[in-house]
Amino acid sequence: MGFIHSKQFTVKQAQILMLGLDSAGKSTLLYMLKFNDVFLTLPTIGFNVEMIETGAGISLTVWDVGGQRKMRTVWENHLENTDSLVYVVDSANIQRLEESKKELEIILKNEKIKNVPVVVLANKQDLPGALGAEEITKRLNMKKHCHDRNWYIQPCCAVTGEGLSEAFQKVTSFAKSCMKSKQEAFAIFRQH
Ligand code: G3D
Ligand code: MG
Repeated sequence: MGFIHSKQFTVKQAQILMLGLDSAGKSTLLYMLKFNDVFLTLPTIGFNVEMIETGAGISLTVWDVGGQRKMRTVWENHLENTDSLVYVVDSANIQRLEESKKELEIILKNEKIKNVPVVVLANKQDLPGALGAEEITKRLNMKKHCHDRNWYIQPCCAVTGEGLSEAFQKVTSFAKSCMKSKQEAFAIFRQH
C-alpha cells in the first residue's frame, strides 16, 4: 500500500504557553476553548495541556501552567520552544495587578522567550469594575516591556467565551510568524 505524502496534508503544531496568576481564569479559558463549556476548576497543580485545532493549517498545543506562587518557579521550565505566550489577567482584581505585572516582567526578561509574541487576555470582563484593555495595557506597562516583540491585548470572558475567538486568531497568526522566523534563522545557521 502506498503512503501519500503531500504538503497539503501537513498540519503544523505551535506551542502556546499560557501563564498568569492563580485564579486569573486560565483553566476555565482552556476548557472553554477546547470543549466550548464551563467546567468546575480546581487550583492547577502542575499543568494542563490541550490540543486545539484552528482549521488554519496549524494546531495549537496549549500549556496551562499553575499560577500559585510556589508553581511560578517552574514557569521557567516551560519557556523553551514557545511560539506564542498567552498571559491571563483577572481584570477585576485590581489589588493583584501589580503582582501580575511583576511576574510578566520577569518572564519577558528571560532569554528563552526573547522575541516571542505575547497576547494578554484581560479576562473576567463580566465582573463589575473590571478594567478595560487600555487601562490594563497601562498598568502592565506593555509598551515598555514588549517594545521588542509583537503583542496584543484582548478583553474577554472565559465563562461566556466572549473575546476568545478573536484572541486565539491573533495567537495563531503570531505563532505562525514566530515559527517562520525560527525556520529562517535555522536555515541561515545551517548555511554557515
Ligand atoms: P486559573 O486556572 O488561572 O487558576 P481558574 O483560574 O480557571 O481555575 O478560575 C478561577 C476562578 O475564576 C473560577 O471560579 C472560575 O470560574 C472563575 N472565572 C474564570 N474566568 C472567569 C470569567 O471570565 N468571569 C468570571 N466571573 N469568573 C471567571 P471559582 O469560583 O470556581 O474559584
Ligand atoms: Mg488552573
